[in-house]
Amino acid sequence: SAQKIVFKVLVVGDFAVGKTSIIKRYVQNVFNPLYKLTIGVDFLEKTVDWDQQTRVTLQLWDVAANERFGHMTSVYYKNAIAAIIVADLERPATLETALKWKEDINEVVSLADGTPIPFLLLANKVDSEDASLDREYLNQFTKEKGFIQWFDTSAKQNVNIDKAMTLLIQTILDLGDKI
Ligand code: G3D
Repeated sequence: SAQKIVFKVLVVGDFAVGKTSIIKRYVQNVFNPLYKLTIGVDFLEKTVDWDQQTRVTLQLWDVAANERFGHMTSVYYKNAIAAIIVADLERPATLETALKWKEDINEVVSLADGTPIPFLLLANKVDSEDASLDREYLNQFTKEKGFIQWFDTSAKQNVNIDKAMTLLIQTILDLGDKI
């Protein structure tokens, strides 16, 4: 029978970059801006039959949704194995906030051997006419700041979300003994 593994993944980033929308798109395949914000629980999860031996459940934790609880975020970071940091292509400043989240998480969680967990960067709202996408800059940023990869995404039009999640799962599985 298949090996079942659960991976806790943090989804963080500035307010309104699209964290909740990305999670809902991936898990429920919906985009519903009319129903504001709250997922209402700590996380949503999706199970993927990765291969014949491996069934993976991704627990996607919408950390900012819990900011109202004050300084509780470090509790939410516990046992995370990877993080998705979301930036908004309509607001370049959200890329700088992404780095703050990365540092914040690195202070609390790491892999079994003490090295940082993998970070994936999603540059969201690529569908928007106000989006400004500088691929060369993002390539450089990703490399310099130690993200495993970046994707331009749209939760609205379902662009690259599955692709990004698949790369994330592959990356986590490749960690092997470090988990
Ligand atoms: P958050 O969870 O990071 O705070 P949300 O962000 O998922 O609540 O999204 C914030 C706003 O961005 C919402 O708009 C949402 O519809 C919009 N949004 C999220 N993803 C995308 C996207 O891929 N493309 C576009 N164009 N908009 C997106 P409102 O207007 O409801 O505040």
